[in-house]
Amino acid sequence: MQPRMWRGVVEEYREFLPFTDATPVITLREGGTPLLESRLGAPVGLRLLVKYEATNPTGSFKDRGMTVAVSKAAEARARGIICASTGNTAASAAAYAARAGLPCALIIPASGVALGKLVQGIACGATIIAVQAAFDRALDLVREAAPLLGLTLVNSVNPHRLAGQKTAAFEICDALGRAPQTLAIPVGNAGNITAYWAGFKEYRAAGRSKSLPRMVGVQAEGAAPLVQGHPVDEPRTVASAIRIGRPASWDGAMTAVRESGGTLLAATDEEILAAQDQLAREGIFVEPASAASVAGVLKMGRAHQLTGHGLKDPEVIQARANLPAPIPATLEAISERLSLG
Ligand code: AN7
Repeated sequence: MQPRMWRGVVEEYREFLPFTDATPVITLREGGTPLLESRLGAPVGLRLLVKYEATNPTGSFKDRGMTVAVSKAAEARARGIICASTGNTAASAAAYAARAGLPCALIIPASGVALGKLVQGIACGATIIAVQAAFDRALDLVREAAPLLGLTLVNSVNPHRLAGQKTAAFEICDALGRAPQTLAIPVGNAGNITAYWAGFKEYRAAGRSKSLPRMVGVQAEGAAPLVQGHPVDEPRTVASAIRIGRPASWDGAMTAVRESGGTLLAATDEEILAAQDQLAREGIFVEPASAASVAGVLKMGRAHQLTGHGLKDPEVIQARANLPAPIPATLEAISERLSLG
């Protein structure tokens, strides 16, 4: 048998990406994530598949775009990279910068980045700067700071990020042999929904899939500028990853929804946490932002996409868990606790 190892999204989809022989490939062999069947679809008459992006190297979909952005930064001999982040972009940037041997600066909101994401940046040696502001202001700052500091900006306003993130749409089409009927996706800064839609269109144009999905963007109710049609000054939601009031790819999201005949909707924090809980009860552990897409699907009665691992945001679960007191380390005590004896 021919040995076969997943090569990462750049080598798997090189013809769709801006790579030449002169571009170094900075990769952690991201992508190749599974589509998991969820039981939650049945009650609403749907076949619900979850694109489980948590199995990426840093635990979220951001790695797909980061491999391309950091490879291009290395090709351009960048001095280093910088980003603003609600957490997952930061974790991914730190890992790929470390892979490339480049310095990395992470500008994060002082409150609101989940611990599971922050530790990755620390571990990979990034310089972390917390600012007394929310994400939107942090993004404004890095857009200004990057050229002044001679650093490459790796937020999704960098087109290479979106180029890489398109590969998730390619993988879904490859796995199904066609595009799904509907793709529901959480929306924060709106880079991912923009990238997916570009990916589906590009794959169809290349003759690799025959149809296009309906794109459903789901925001958290307290951070739903696209649903409301205007920026939100103080976005509030338990889903810290999508606590964003002024999405940079606003137009991209609106185009995806309009061209695909899709829709935008908002899920409440209660609906988001309920969806997170229901998914975890079938072994699919995701963070609240990811669960927002399922909350939207269940709300709407329709198929689908998850973006970040549940381990990223342990506080959310911890807050709801009352761990019972420790018991003696005996078989009897365990049997009793489990009511088996
Ligand atoms: C798990 O990491 O914005 O609409 O700075 O972490 O493309 O922004 C994260 C966003 C969905 C929304 N799900 O994607 C960041 C950041 C998870 C996320 C989104 C994010 P976009």
